[in-house]
Amino acid sequence: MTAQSRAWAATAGVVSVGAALAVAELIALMVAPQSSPLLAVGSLVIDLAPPWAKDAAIALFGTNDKIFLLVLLSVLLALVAAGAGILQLAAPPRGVIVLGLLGVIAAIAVTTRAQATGAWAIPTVLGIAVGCLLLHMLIVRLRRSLPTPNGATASPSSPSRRGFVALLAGSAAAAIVVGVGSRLANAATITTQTIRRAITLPKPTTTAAPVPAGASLDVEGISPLITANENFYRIDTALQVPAIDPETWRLRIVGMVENEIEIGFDELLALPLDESITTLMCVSNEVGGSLIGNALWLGYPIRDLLARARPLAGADMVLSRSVDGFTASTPLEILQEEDRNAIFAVGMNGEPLPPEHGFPVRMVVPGLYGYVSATKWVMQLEVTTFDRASAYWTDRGWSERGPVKIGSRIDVPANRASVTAGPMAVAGVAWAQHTGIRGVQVRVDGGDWQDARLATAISSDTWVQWVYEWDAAAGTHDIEVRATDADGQAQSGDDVPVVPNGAEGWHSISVTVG
Ligand SMILES: Nc1nc2c(c(=O)[nH]1)N[C@H]1C(S)=C(S)[C@@H](COP(=O)(O)O)O[C@H]1N2
Ligand SMILES: [Mo]
Repeated sequence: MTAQSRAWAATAGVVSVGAALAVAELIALMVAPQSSPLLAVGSLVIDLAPPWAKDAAIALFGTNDKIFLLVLLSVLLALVAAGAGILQLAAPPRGVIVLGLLGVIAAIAVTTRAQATGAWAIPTVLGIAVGCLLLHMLIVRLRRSLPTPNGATASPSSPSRRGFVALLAGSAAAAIVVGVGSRLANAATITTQTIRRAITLPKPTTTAAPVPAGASLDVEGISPLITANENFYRIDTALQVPAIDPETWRLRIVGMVENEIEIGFDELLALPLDESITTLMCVSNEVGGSLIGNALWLGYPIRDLLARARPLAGADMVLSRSVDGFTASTPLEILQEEDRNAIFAVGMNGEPLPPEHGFPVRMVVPGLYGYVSATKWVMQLEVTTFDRASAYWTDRGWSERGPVKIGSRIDVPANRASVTAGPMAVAGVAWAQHTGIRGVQVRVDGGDWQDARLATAISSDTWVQWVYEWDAAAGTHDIEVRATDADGQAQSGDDVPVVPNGAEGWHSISVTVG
């Protein structure tokens, strides 16, 4: 083995490990930013380092001790990687085995971090798999370009040597772009999480009216009246959750206004904030679907900021824009209504908005589907007209306006459940945001509609629970539900698809009674 081929093999090892790290950082964006193997190994070293080593590092490098550690780790890793490359050339598959061992160490480091789950190993495992494959492919190509036993040498411009160099350079470039980009994005996400945890929301000036006694039915399996943040459905076009620093976040109201407005996060928090409970729903929710949730929001009325901006006559729409470019078109007059809790929300169920639900600020408008109202990571309101501007989903075939349609869902029993004969609860939720629900009815096997018992609604802006006491007889049965809103409008049973402005139809389940 010549010194030159050893140098190539060592480079192949370093590039392979670099590619492994890049893939791991990329996957960590999707799994959890803290599942990055480089950071996890670094943290493990910090935890395991004897006190004298920590003291020495701090004495030498002061507050740069963490950077020193990462540099040291990277140099060590590069040396091992170079060794693995040489080993793979000299005695395959030993180099690949060394990479595999590195992966095992990193996976242990990642999964033993505080709060880690088994899934945190995924970035490391996939990264190392790519690294091993790449090392194998590189060394095969390198070997083909080396002198053969009969003395024929592939020249530097031979096809096999070019194949090796092309793969080496290509994967090195890809690893740098993907790795650095993903690492920065992961770091930004971790920073946002730290900032978010440090925020204490102000007390509301107007608290939500207490939830009425009897709003929650005691039925096992029914949707909880308030949806916990971690169970709240998530719908957006963001490949990666935007990482926004509230310090630099600004909200601007522009367009057809007398007075353009700009406000920062601290200024927003200093305004009198209201609490309200509002049910949010996606236009893509199928009949019986789960893209609906009910939360306690804390926020500032949108109408009050709009009033300060003084919209010009002729304006009829507000185009809200998020930092990631998503837009929603909301009728101006709905946002200006005195009796509608259309808010810039900063809190969700008692904590700052979770990043995936719009941190630091999102809109919530009772009675409209999310796609025309609930802009997360909101940064701009443009007062305009429906003639002049259109929003993200309108440009893709959905209606420019999206009032929520009346709906109802059976939560228990589950579709296709097997239940025992006798009295049992059929129960679920019904909604007609900003109008309210007057009644819910259930029918079995196409028989007469029977009134279900309604729980006490929190308000017309929230869903309401219902229950029907059913005396189940043996056999297979179909159960359907329909709701009637406070204006007396009954839910239509026509099968209407979700496109372009929301599904219609009665939710129906089938159960087997034994
Ligand atoms: N920035 C941004 N905001 C958005 C969306 C989006 O894609 N990007 N989707 C909207 C849609 S379609 C819905 S239904 C709600 C969902 O809000 P959630 O994810 O908090 O439940 O957010 C709305 N706000
Ligand atoms: Mo949606």
